[in-house]
Amino acid sequence: MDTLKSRRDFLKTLGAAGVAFSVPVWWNQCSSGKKPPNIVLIFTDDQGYGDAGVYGAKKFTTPYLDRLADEGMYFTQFYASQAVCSASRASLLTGCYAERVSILGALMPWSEIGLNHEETTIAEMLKKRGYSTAIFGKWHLGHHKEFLPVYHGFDEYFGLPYSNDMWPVDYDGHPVKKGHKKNYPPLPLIEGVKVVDHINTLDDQATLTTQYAKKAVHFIKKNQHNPFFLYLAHSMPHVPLGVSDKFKGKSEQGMYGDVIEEIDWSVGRVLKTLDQYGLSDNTLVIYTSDNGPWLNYGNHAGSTGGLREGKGTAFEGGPRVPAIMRWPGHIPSGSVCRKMVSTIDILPTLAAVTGSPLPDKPIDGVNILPLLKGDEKAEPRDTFLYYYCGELRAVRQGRWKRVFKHRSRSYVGVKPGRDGHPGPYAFLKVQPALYDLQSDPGETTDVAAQHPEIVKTLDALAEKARQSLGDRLQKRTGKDVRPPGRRSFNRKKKIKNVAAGGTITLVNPASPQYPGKGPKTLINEQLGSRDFHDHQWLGFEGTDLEAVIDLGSVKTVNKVSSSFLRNQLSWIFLPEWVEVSVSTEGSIYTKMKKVTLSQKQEPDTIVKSVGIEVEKNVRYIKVHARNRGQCPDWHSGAGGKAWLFCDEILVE
Ligand SMILES: [Ca+2]
Ligand SMILES: [Ca+2]
Repeated sequence: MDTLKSRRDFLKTLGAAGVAFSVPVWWNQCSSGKKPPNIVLIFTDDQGYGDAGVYGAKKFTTPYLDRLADEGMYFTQFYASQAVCSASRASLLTGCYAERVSILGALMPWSEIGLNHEETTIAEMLKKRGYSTAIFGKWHLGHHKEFLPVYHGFDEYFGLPYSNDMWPVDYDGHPVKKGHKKNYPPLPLIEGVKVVDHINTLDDQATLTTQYAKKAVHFIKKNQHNPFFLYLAHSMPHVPLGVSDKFKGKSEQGMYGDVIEEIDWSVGRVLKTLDQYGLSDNTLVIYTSDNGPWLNYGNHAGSTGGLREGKGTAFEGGPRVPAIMRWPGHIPSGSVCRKMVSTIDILPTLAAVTGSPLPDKPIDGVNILPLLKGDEKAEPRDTFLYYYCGELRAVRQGRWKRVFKHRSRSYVGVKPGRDGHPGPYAFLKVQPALYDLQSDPGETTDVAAQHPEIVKTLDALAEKARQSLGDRLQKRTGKDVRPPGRRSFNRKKKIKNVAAGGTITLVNPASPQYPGKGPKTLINEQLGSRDFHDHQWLGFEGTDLEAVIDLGSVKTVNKVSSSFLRNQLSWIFLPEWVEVSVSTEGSIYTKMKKVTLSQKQEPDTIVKSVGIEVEKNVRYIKVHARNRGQCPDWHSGAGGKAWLFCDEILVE
């Protein structure tokens, strides 16, 4: 069954005609003076499927989440697009699998990418419809200025640019003295595009939930007379946990329970404010989490409510999350949705709810409005792809989940940590399997042998997905994958290289991890970005770059300039030295000047062009760049192989 295609066709139809011609019924009501519905999207970090009263939470209570469910609908088969922060958030805001928009894993404070400006976020979609938009909380789709929320459709931003554990502070709350965490810069709190404060201590962490809640309340009040989109993306309950005094020690569970109770309180503040200004009836409130619990943190992690494994895996405990939605008069109160739904469906659903056109580029989400309205027969989503960091680890269709062979983090058989300290992961060699999630939600029994036809159908579904979105497990790239936003160096876009028409051979091949587009990448008149994964760079792991360029005929060459990347946090160093030699017939070479480069510790990412004068008529050019071999003593990778990266050898 051609699910991906049919889904896209469905969306295309919706984009082209559905929204334009068939305006939802309520919209006509709106045009008689009522403003379009406000959207409040509350997104927590690492809250497990079992971590709300209505989902069976024990030892802490969530009266406001339970009220939200009482007055609306909660979902039992709701999936974050994948069980890790940045990927999950990219999906939520774009309606796409993270692989489609190339935001994988969790971006780090030294990441050089962000969400591409070519993508359309929910905020951009709703801004076009006249909404005021704000995000309070965690962004994690690029921390560099040009990728911040205010450049992705949000009028206002206050919060952390990435996870609250990306800071130079140890698990005990003291500044780190050694190791990798020393590389983290102080954790900035940003307003708009300005750093207004830093989160330096566990006490600072304890202020976050209340700070975000206050901003949210203020924003609702300020926008009571116009439609608004409020994205409240709590940093909690991601470790290190922080809870304000008013909730400290309140729950029976301990710190994690206290944190959830404070988040619940913040939901209460939002609901109360909506009531206060008479906005509740005209506001769709959505509450969900970015992924399941980080179980190796023991009593500082949540619960999957019995689902297998947790965050960072493709077992159900990873992506399946609690989800509650309330929209009085539209969503039947006290209802439960047991159909499959994902965070990627939120954007197209909000498009339908607000009468907004869908983004121009293809997306993966589907409109679940019929489910919200309680249509028992509706089944807008019948498949789900369990991607994790580019690996297609499983697919689901209906009740069946097909798991593919992969290596996975596991929390089984290892002792979890306590009180903010992590325990170790176990690693699991996962074998192919078929699970019946209806009868076996805990994924305990492989029934592939009993259902060969279903295995075949799901394998075909996976194959379609691989063609479209790729699969790192099979080293496949997808034809529909779009690039992330990449930061560039301030270099000329178009360059002219005398060597472009010639040939190039390498004495040592580039690493299979970073082959660029072959050796020719070095003379293709195209330059790399700050993101060394952009296929414009050749990477050499511990080995030298030795290239021989044949210009095809004897030409006048004035200068040979090779450009190298320095990104020491990623173990990429400038060469020790660069040497150029030239020849007219290819056997006797004349050495030109040899340039030696500084090997100092430098935190910033730069590109260094090493120009060597030639001023001769030559046909062959040899460039030899010496890899420093090993990471130096001061580096966190001391003794490990150093990388050398080059994107162009410019012959002028
Ligand atoms: Ca998370
Ligand atoms: Ca190039």
